Amino acid sequence: MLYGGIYFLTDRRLSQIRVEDSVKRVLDAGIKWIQYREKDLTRKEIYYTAERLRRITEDYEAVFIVNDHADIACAVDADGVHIGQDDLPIKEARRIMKDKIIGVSTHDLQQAIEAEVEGADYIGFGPIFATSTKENADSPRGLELLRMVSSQVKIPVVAIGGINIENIEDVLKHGASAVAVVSGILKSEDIYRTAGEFVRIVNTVIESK
Ligand code: 3NM
Repeated sequence: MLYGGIYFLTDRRLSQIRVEDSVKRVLDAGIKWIQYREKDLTRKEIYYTAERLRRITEDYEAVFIVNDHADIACAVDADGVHIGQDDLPIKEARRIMKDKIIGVSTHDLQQAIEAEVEGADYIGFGPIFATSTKENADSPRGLELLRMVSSQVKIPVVAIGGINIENIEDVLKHGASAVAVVSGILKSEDIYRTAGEFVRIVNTVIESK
């Protein structure tokens, strides 16, 4: 499983507590892979929060990725950047990121293959199920397409979109190397407990392999 199998993406809008505090809670629960995803703040604000999140994730020896902004990822010494289809071409992101991690969001098989050919380290693939977290998300791609994409690319496939405690096991059984979760954790009453539940389920799946 890639970086422990669970990738937590922040979303300031979905939680009453600060992004830093939600990240600490999921790290306390054992999640080892964090993405700072922020679409609305200024780049300066994003930089300062990214810097704080880098320090926090470092204390937990967790992998830290910044969404969209390769320059900010480098400035705070994050482990990598995650980019979408409308962001910098992977080739250019690679020049900036050097040997750091580059993840790319993909929504169909062709995008997945292209991302691999162009040098992505992992792909996000989704949305697997319906999601209200991402604005203008595509229609749900489903588990069978996840299985197909996972079988066609060699780099790790991270499933995203509508993943929760009830469906995570099924998602992992359809070829995903990890699952990315936002509302499945942030909208729960107890972030720490729910994150811990995700970790336990993933560990059970790993042990049963
Ligand atoms: N990217 P939740 S779906 C950030 O399909 C993101 O690429 C997606 O949030 C994609 O776990 C999505 O709350 C939102 O459904 C995931």
